Amino acid sequence: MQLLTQALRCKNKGRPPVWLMRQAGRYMPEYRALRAKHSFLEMCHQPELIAEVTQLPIHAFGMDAAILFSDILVVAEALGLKFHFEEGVGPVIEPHLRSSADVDFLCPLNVSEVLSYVPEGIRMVLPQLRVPLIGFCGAPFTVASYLIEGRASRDLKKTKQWMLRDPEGFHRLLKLLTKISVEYLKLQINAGVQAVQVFESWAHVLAAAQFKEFSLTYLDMIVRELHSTDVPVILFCRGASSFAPQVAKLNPAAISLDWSSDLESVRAQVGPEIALQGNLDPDILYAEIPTIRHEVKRLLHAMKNDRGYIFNLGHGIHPDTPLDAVKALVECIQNN
Ligand code: 1CP
Repeated sequence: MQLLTQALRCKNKGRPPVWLMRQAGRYMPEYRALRAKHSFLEMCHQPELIAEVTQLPIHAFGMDAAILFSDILVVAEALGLKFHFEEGVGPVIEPHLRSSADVDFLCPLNVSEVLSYVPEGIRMVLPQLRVPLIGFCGAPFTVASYLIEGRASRDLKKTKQWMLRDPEGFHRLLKLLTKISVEYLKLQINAGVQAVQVFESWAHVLAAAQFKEFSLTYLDMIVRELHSTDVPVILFCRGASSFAPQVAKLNPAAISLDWSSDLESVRAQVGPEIALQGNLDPDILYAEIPTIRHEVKRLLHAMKNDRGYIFNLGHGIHPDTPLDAVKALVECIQNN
């Protein structure tokens, strides 16, 4: 059995598995070469390119798991909205949602038809992979924030204004996104992914009570809906490490933590049954190689003999991360 699969069940007696959030992306020259020829959307839409990019980091660095190349925003297409990537701006959604009246006018489409390129990509890459494949989606609050802001935003002001002024309409949007996300994850699971991760990348803008009401409620629904599939669910709530005990109550297979938490303390809080993933500060990959090795070993030492530990970064790898740093990190874990 593979290391990731074992660790997700808290049964890994070997070294911890390692993979990196955003490992299939811009820091790799092979990715940039493909992007010079195709738009980001083309890359998300073409099963051959999904399969190729998913494998790039495995071939280059030998991580113990692959994450599907796609984006959390492809689900916008299942709502009849358009999304594209603008150089220097990031993802752009058109038209963006302005109020709950817009939610009532959305015409949700058939997820398995509109997003069929994703399971096609999964089926294409699986026979070529010797490590488990992780599928993913964005959490409803995080996806809602992109649909409302229309593009990357620093403070999610429009989203929070809507949430606070019209909580009922906001819940309607979150419910709709939860339904679509569950269908979308099941589509990936049916195509063969061995685990799924849900990214609540904007949890840090929510106050504790808001996190409970607008994030946890829907993460709970997703975990429950996927329970019968037996595929492990990893929950990542950026900036919400202090809520790890509440997240643990949802009973996901694993919690992915950002670098603000101390993994040993979280382990003591959540007990031995939930796998923990993380949590190296991605900026450490800018340091000299000996410093990187030192920091990696520190984490390995803290989680020594933990059967449910998965090495990862506390958030996505930066696009300007040196390749030698990634190589040193993976080697340090695999040869320790
Ligand atoms: O080529 C390019 O310039 C596009 C860059 C790019 C890439 C490589 C984007 C646009 N998305 C991706 C791939 C991607 N996105 C993956 C692939 C698998 C992997 O390697 O991990 C995944 C899992 C995502 C998930 C994603 N997209 C998240 C959640 C994870 C996180 O980092 O918090 C979010 C918030 C997005 C939105 C998004 N898409 C792209 C960008 C640059 C962003 C962030 C925009 C912002 O800053 O708000």
